[in-house]
Amino acid sequence: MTSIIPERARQDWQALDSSHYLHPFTDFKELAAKGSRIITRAEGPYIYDSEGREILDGMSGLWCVSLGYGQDSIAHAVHRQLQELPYYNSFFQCAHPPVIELARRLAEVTPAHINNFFFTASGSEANDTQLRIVRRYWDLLEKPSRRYVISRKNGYHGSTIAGASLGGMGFMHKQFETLSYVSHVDQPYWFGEGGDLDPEEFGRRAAASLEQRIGELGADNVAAFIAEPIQGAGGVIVPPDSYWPEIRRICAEHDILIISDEVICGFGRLGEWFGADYYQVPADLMSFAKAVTNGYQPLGGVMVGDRVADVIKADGGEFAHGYTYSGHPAACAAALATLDLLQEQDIVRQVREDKAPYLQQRWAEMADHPLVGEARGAGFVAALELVADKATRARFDQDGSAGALCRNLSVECGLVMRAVGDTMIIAPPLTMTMEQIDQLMERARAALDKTWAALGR
Ligand code: PXG
Repeated sequence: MTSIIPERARQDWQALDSSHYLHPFTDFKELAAKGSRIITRAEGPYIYDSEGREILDGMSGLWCVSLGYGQDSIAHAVHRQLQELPYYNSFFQCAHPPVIELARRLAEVTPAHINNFFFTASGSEANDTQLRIVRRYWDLLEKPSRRYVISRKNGYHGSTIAGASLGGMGFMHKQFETLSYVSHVDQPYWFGEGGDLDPEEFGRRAAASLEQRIGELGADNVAAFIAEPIQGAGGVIVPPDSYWPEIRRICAEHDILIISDEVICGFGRLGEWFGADYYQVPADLMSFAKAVTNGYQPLGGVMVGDRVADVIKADGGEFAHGYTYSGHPAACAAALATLDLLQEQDIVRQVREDKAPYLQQRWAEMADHPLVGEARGAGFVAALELVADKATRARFDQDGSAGALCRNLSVECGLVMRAVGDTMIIAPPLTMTMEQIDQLMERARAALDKTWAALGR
């Protein structure tokens, strides 16, 4: 099977693309001038573009194709489900087998205190649902003043109004009005913001900014704290070990719900089923999406811990929330087939015991490169900080230009590596072989060398 599209046809696709298709998070004018890269085929951890280039997908699509491409069992499960029952909703007291089965199967892999699941079609909708659930919870407990949800600067929780308000992305906040009851505290980004502090001390200070904000708002006005176990889109920010235990203590002391946004960290990415398992955070609620279907179908949702489920399932009446595609049968079938693969092939354990230690060891070697100020990671996510001066951690002049350059050169070297400013990040498929991990390292290093040369160093 070829991925190649002849030159003329490719140009036609690119022209049509810029005439009619509004891409997400894109400068439309810039893209129209340049023309998009058209991806036509994918297999295992590789994608192939219309020029026939093989590119190792170091980002698992958009952090979602965690088991790689070409997983026929998922495709077949979706096909079978579409033939049998392509759609039915679970409004008006209906249900169907795949959604019931999926809820049961998720209860097997989530922490013991999480046994109820609300389904959506995306991570953004999952986080909208979080806001609705925590509000409902505190209202039913007759504590309606608990309205504020605290999140973090440079967190990412989606792009609906609620998701983007919860997120702490300044460049997004400039383009809409954020929700008034969301408040942002510091992120535990030691390399970027830790200065001379030792990382553990910095981690405690970042956590203390939550405690301080709770004090300012009044604990009786705070409903929940939401965070990603490791920030993904913000640049694979791995918190110092001191951070999560402090957050856990603070939330317990002030009786504040913890929402763990597992959209990236969930389903084995860190070598545990969930990021909350990895950091031993007793999350009351978890958001999920992406890898739950290996990216084969849009599905997300909220995993509801017993503390909250017991309240909203008791006598309070109707929970007035839901989506047409909540529990879509084909998406649930894709998730069930994905869970089958994860469990039958024992993928989470393999990541924890073999593959992630190897990936992280090889990635850490990159720290010797003259461009790299820090190499960090956990499980199957990792980051490199590009710096002009290793000793002072000084960035290049125009923040983001070195990163963008390295990202483009990385594709030339046959690797999708993403740039967040001058932070290069990867989240490759968990199913990569050791040889493919070696190949990723070779290509990443080649990209660094080319970037170094292009910067005239
Ligand atoms: N939470 C987290 C932690 C995410 O990473 C969402 C929620 C929203 O999910 P949906 O399915 O609504 O997109 C995300 C999504 C990037 C990038 O550039 C990351 C995401 C989405 C798009 C781009 O890294 N994460």
